[in-house]
Amino acid sequence: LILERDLQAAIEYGDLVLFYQPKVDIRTGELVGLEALVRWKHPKLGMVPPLKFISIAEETGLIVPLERWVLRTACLQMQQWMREGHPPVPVAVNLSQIHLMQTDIVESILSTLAELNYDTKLLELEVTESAMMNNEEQVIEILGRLKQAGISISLDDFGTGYSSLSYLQMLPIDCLKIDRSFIKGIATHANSLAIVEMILSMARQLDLRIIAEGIEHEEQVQLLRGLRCFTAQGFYYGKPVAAEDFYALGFDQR
Ligand code: G
Ligand code: G
Ligand code: NA
Ligand code: MN
Repeated sequence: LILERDLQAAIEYGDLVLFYQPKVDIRTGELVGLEALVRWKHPKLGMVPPLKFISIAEETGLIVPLERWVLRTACLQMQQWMREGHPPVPVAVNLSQIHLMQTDIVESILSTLAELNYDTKLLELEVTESAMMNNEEQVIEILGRLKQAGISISLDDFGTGYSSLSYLQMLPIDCLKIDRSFIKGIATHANSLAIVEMILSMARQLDLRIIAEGIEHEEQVQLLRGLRCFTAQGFYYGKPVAAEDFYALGFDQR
């Protein structure tokens, strides 16, 4: 059982850790970005996955300090990698709806980046489709200001919510992340393939970038290539790993 006070202590005393998963150009195998994913190094329970504590964090409001820590830590890590000679690529962090709706969210993010002297072009925010469905006007305004500052915005788990085309068109977003539930069956289920094709054509109409999530097999890569979807993320290219293990995955060929 995870308790609020344990989570609070974990945030304060540095028991959280970020794992990183590559985003790859399937044509070249080149690294085009990374997603930061939080874990809790629990003294008794071991490595606790986010599914076990994000909802508690959201219910208690601890998601705000948690994700502030995630943002700062991910940016510092990217700066560290660049100092070590690794290529500058955007790092993505997930933004919960609760955090997104904080009145000072834009100032909070921009002041953190300014304080770190971090290039806004190297930050991507992943917001789920469902998080964008409420308070539509406010979401459009917030994301617009972040995008204006140079930060890119991705619509996470795309296809699992119910965004209407007209709403999508109004959202200041850069990229759709096709949910892995559709990619899972792309090589075996005609319905999944049809949905992915539809999402791709929609993204092209709206001039959005696209990334396929949850790639696990070569077959899926070949299919996506055929559909001219060239950016992917998934266990096939690399599971989320600790920062110190990331470049051991082999993403250094430049
Ligand atoms: O890494 P893993 O597959 O266990 O992540 C499970 C879920 O936790 C994913 O949906 C992922 O988006 C979410 N998650 C990971 N880190 C964060 C975070 O910092 N904030 C939020 N809101 N969700 C996160
Ligand atoms: O919801 P979000 O897209 O942020 O979730 C990211 C999570 O998805 C990561 O925590 C990661 O563990 C998981 N994930 C990433 N790639 C794959 C994959 O190829 N297969 C499966 N089953 N999960 C994946
Ligand atoms: Na995500
Ligand atoms: Mn996702």
